[in-house]
Amino acid sequence: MKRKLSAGGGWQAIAYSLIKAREVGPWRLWQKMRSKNACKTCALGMGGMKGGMVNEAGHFPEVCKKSLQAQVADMQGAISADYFDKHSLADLLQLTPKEAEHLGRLTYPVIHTKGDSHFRPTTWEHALGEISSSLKTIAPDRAAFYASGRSSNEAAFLLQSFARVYGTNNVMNCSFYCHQASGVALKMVFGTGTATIALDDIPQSDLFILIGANPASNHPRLMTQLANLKERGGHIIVVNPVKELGLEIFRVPSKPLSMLMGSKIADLYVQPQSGGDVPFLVGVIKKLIELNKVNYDFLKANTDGWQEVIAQAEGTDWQEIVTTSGVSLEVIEKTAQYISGSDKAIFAWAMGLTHHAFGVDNILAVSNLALITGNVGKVGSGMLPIRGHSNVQGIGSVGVAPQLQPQVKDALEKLYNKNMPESAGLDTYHMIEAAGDNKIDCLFALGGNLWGSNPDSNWTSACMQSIGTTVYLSTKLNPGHFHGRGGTTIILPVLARDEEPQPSTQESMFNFVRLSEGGKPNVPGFMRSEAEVICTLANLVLGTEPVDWLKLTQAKEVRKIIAQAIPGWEAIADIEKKGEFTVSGRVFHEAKFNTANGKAQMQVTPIPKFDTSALRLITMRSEGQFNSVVYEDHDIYRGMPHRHCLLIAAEDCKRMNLKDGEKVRVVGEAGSLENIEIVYGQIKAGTVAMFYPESNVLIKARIDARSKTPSFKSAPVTIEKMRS
Ligand SMILES: Nc1nc2c(c(=O)[nH]1)N[C@H]1C(S)=C(S)[C@@H](COP(=O)(O)OP(=O)(O)OC[C@H]3O[C@@H](n4cnc5c(=O)[nH]c(N)nc54)[C@H](O)[C@@H]3O)O[C@H]1N2
Ligand SMILES: Nc1nc2c(c(=O)[nH]1)N[C@H]1C(S)=C(S)[C@@H](COP(=O)(O)OP(=O)(O)OC[C@H]3O[C@@H](n4cnc5c(=O)[nH]c(N)nc54)[C@H](O)[C@@H]3O)O[C@H]1N2
Ligand SMILES: [Mo]
Repeated sequence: MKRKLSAGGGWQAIAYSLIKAREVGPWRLWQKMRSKNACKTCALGMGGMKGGMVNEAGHFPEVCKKSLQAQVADMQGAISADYFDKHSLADLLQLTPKEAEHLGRLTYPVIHTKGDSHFRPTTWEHALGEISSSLKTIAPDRAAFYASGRSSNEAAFLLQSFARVYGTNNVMNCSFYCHQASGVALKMVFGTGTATIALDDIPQSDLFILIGANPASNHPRLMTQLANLKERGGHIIVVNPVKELGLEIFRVPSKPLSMLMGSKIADLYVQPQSGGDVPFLVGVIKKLIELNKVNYDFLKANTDGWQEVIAQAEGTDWQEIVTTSGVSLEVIEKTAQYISGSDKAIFAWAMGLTHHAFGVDNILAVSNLALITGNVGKVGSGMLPIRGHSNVQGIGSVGVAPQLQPQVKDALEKLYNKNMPESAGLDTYHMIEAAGDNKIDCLFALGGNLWGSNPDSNWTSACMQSIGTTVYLSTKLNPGHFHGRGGTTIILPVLARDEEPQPSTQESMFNFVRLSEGGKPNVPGFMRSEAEVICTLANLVLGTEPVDWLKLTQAKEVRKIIAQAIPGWEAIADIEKKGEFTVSGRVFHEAKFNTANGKAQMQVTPIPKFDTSALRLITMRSEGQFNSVVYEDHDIYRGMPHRHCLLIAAEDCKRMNLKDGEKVRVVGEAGSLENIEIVYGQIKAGTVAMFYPESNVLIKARIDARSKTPSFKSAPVTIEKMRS
């Protein structure tokens, strides 16, 4: 086993941070980190009006290795003026994610036309002219607008408004590949699609159930909250097929004792099969029924559908629960005991639950467990989807989704005296599929790496290369810009949020809206603000009557419209004067929900079926990456020395006669990868794990019908020996 460390976090995170600081100058980095801008990495959120490295509860210092990584990357020098002359498209197609990221900042627009050997620099005027003539010559539903989760609420609102006035509902964001299942399920049950708790609730809880998430790497600041919970005598249950080192023991940098000894995190570490959560959760419910620990008073007063949920658990036999979940009866009973012994439990999860063809069922099952113990709708307990990108939640809130909120629709119809589109609009995956069917002529992507995020990379390349004109707004380069090119491809250089000329806003996973002050560009160049790019293009495509979009480059004006149009967002109009705020109507400290009758609507969750002859592949993030952006090749926590490894249980290897360090071929439903190194690890036998985005070449999309999210976890694979 190559696991060399004794705990997550700690000195190695600090040492890494010091090395990063040296790259750009410690003082320069400190000033940037302390500037009043929302952190660029995860949606736990920090920074904003209260200052950099401050969380919404006002606590300082809040920092993590990831926030430094992202900041340093944006402070890199510029890609040289002759880079694209010297490197052909063929060269660019060879770039790894890490190499692309480390080329530096893109500071000038570039363009490529099918058949050309090279991308070449161009002017903004030419680039925007090309995009507008493409949009003007096609039927609006042949265009698509995508947003990743780093842009501001203002830019996102402009993007979706422009798309609707232009005439399409093909408006989508990375959430379809992320927490959409959480949004769908929470809306079904509670009538609102986000966390039911605020950050302040965590310090009041006594049990934290962390399912399918690895915050030690992906939301490191949550680890401080978990260590605090343990110090108060609370308990933590982790449910994860992979024994994540940092979820067992974590050294919290701001706690001297924790740095020295390490904080024990999980009291109980449950290892189901990937995809085994529904039967596990149904099993815990069944056990609670047996132990007579169901809160029937709560269910009768505050929920509908509980009888069916109870009947399902009673009617599923233990044998089925244990074999399909991979969890023993004993562990199920222990879990039930922790939950029934708690007064205030928080149920938190991330991609381990959403990335399945039954992602919505997974979250419905968590909701059922929370409700039958009366753990939603009171202080210190509730539901917490651990969100991804720093503003992914805000981008969804302000309407970057196929369906337009009625209020926004009304506002735009009045403004333009024209009906807004009625079509269903495409979700992200079906947009890629439509592109493959030659139904998309123009793709406009506000950040992100749509190509790298998709399952079945070779198929995705073919689909995306069928698009007529593809536009990326980006701070840096990534392989998706080249593999995901269209007939004409334009990459436009933009400013990061802390370089914006005006303040902008972002929403955290606790529904807290922050104000980022902006700042000066890190490098000289021709980068523009995202909002300015969208408004300039809107004027070119739609004209300046009845709306001069350039007036909307005033972020304040956009905030005024958002305040009127988006429910719960009234306070954004005065955010500069009155301060940051929590979106209203989402946090439930009473068991009165946003559903028609105010009761939670519980739903039965069928046990998923699996082909038991294949291994189940988890595609996950390493300790040193942010989504498709790779900063470090190795994963120190899991003992994976480079990106091309397969984490597998020794038990499985024995059965297949595979040795630690051996190179194998991994065969998925969409493709195969050769020379993958076997790494023995603490992972549930039957489940294996690799890093995303490289592993996307293996995965054939199985799409959750309700969330439209591909099953990036529990994908069937087999392993073949390589002939030497
Ligand atoms: N540093 C860093 N921070 C990030 C990101 C990043 O890439 N790097 N990405 C951001 C984004 S957009 C997101 S969405 C989040 C992602 O945050 P996470 O959801 O934590 O990320 P993943 O690596 O996808 O893996 C989730 C965990 O789920 C487990 N898992 C896999 N399958 C199953 C299953 O079937 N059941 C259970 N119970 N567990 C399972 C895996 O073993 C892994 O520990 O992080 C955000 N923050
Ligand atoms: N197999 C597999 N696939 C997955 C996942 C998985 O776990 N497994 N995870 C899924 C998840 S949860 C998500 S969220 C998606 C991620 O999908 P995306 O959000 O589309 O992808 P990212 O990799 O986060 O995008 C990174 C790129 O964004 C650009 N960028 C960075 N900062 C800025 C900025 O400030 N402004 C602008 N305009 N551009 C910027 C840079 O070009 C950078 O390379 O991937 C999904 N795909
Ligand atoms: Mo995500």
